[in-house]
This record gives sequence, structure tokens and C-alpha cells, in this order.
Amino acid sequence: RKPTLAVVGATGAVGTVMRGILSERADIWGEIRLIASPRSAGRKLTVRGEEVEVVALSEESFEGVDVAMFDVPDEVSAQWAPVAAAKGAVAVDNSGAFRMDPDVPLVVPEVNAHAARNRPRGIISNPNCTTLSMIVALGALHAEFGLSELIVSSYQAVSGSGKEGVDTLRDQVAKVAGTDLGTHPGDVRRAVGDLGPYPAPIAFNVVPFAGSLKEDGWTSEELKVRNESRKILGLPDLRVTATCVRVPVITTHSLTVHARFENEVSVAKAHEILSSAPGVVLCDSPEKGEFPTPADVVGTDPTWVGRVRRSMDDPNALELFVCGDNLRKGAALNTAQIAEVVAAELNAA
Ligand code: 11C
Repeated sequence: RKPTLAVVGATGAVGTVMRGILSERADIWGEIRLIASPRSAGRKLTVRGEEVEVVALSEESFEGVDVAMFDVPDEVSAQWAPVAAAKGAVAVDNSGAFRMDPDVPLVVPEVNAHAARNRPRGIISNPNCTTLSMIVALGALHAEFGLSELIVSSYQAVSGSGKEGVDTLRDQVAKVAGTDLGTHPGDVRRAVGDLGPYPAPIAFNVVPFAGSLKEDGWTSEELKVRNESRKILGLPDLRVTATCVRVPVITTHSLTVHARFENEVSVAKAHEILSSAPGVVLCDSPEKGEFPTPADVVGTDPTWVGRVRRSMDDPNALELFVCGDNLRKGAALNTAQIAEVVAAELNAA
């Protein structure tokens, strides 16, 4: 029997990308059950080319489910992933609710697939999209050189803030496009009016703040990058400094990375590793103008890496520019890959 998969949050932004991904990947699933809030129950959505009726989230909706993916807000996952697990499903959760729970593995299949097997709560977490947009490339470099420190800046797309983020950028761009705004303090702010989910205009601007404010001036996104990178790489004392910035890009997060290693590095060796690492594409010919950018990367699956340099003042450090689609590898794709790891394990049992 092929395993039964439930997609909880099937109607949302990530759920929509997820249905596309499930339709493209090897068809390992028996039934795919689409679950959403009672408000969406009865709607028909397409997955694998077939129309499937959405069922309302309830305890019964997990009956007979082997793997349940959750693409819903933290509080919905916190309540319902344990319910799915109690019903016998393995819950694969894309929210932040369980990521730092020591009894919940945080999995990126290219880096730590083995961790998925040890899941005492029956829950596996999927990392935050910012961490995911760089970690596959860093995992490959760590395996060769031994990572000791990360200093990163993110350039995060507005779809990381959901539909409200995308709508806000599109509305604001419509208000400023074709004007001569952007030449005086406050002119863009006055023109765009509604700031949506952001503390400053996102059109014609960059905003050095993503997530919510936590202790000592750090944001939730910056703490996630630190804590999640440590957990995925199995390096609890890794030195990590992140500055998370929102930029006027619809989808695909980018990061500049200063990665320091235990061992001396070379660009040639880094190129060799990155060009053969599963899930990574090396795009590094700056003399031809070739490096990854969100506009070229959006809609693709891999982590793209370019601008690879050895630090001028540190023979143990590399500088990289990394891009990854935050809705695909950053969310739905990684969740689908984890679910496939679990399905293979269930099939082998
Ligand atoms: C953003 N990375 O770009 C966030 C969105 O912890 O899953 C994802 C938040 C999370 O705003």
C-alpha cells in the first residue's frame, strides 16, 4: 500500500506551492488528502492533475494518514501536529512551533536526513526559509572544511511575509513607479501610505528588520538563523551572527555569507564541492556577469551560489552570495523531501 499523505493548510501560499510540487515529483503517495480550515472545506483544488475536495481540519481528518504536512501558522501547528501524531501519522511541520524542541528533529535531507528517524514526539520540523536558503551549500562546505563561524546578512523577499507582504509591495510599487520619488527624505513614505506588515516602505527601499523584536535588539529571524543553523549542522556552539533585511523582491531570499572554517580554504576546492553537492548549483562567472539573482532563481529548486571568494584577511574564510526560492526549498520542497524520507522508511519497515 502506498502511504497516505495529508496536506494541512492546502489553500495557503505554501500549500499552493506544495500542491504544485507534489504534482511534479515522483508519485509515491496513495491518497493525498487536502485539509484546511472549516471555512475552506468543500472547495475543490487540483493536485496531481486531479480535483480533490478540501476537508475541514479535525481529529477525524487524520484517520488513516501516514504522513501529515503542516503549512499553517505556529499556533495551528502547536495545536494540531500533536493530534496528527497521536492518530499515528508522522507530522512534518513547517511552522516555528517545534523547531527548537529537543525531542523534535529539524531536518534538511541533503544535510541531516538521518536525524528524521529520531522523533520521539512523532513530529519533524522544517526550518525557517532564511536558514534553508543557505544551509544546503553550507552543509556541503562544512563536511569538507569544518565550519566554525557564520556572519550573514539576508535579503529577504516579501512572500516570506505571506500574501500581505506581496500585496503591499505590489501596491507600493504601483504608487511610486514612474515618479521621481526617492530623492528626498520621507517622499516615498508619504507616497506609499499603507506600510502593510513592514515598519518602513518596501518599495524603492530596504528594511533592516524581519520578524519580531526580541531581546537585546535581535529579531526573531536573526535568532532563528542562529539557532536553526546550529541544530541542523549539529554544532551547538557555532558562532553565528545574522542581520536580516527585507528587500523589494517578490520571491527568493538571498544571503551574503562570511563562513569561517577550522581548515584553510581555497576557491578551487569550494567550487569543486559546490558544483557536485546535491541540491546546489554553482553559478560563479562574474567576468561574464554570471551570479545568482532572485529574478533568475525564483521558481527553481536548488540553492544557487556565486561570488565565491577567499577572504582577503583570513585564509580560513569564504565569502559567498546565495539565493534560494523561499517558497520552494525554503518551505514546501523541503517539507516534501522530508515526507519522502519518512515514506521510504515506512515502506522499508
Ligand atoms: C520571512 N522567513 O521571510 C520568514 C517567513 O519561521 O517559518 C517564515 C517564518 C518561519 O519573513
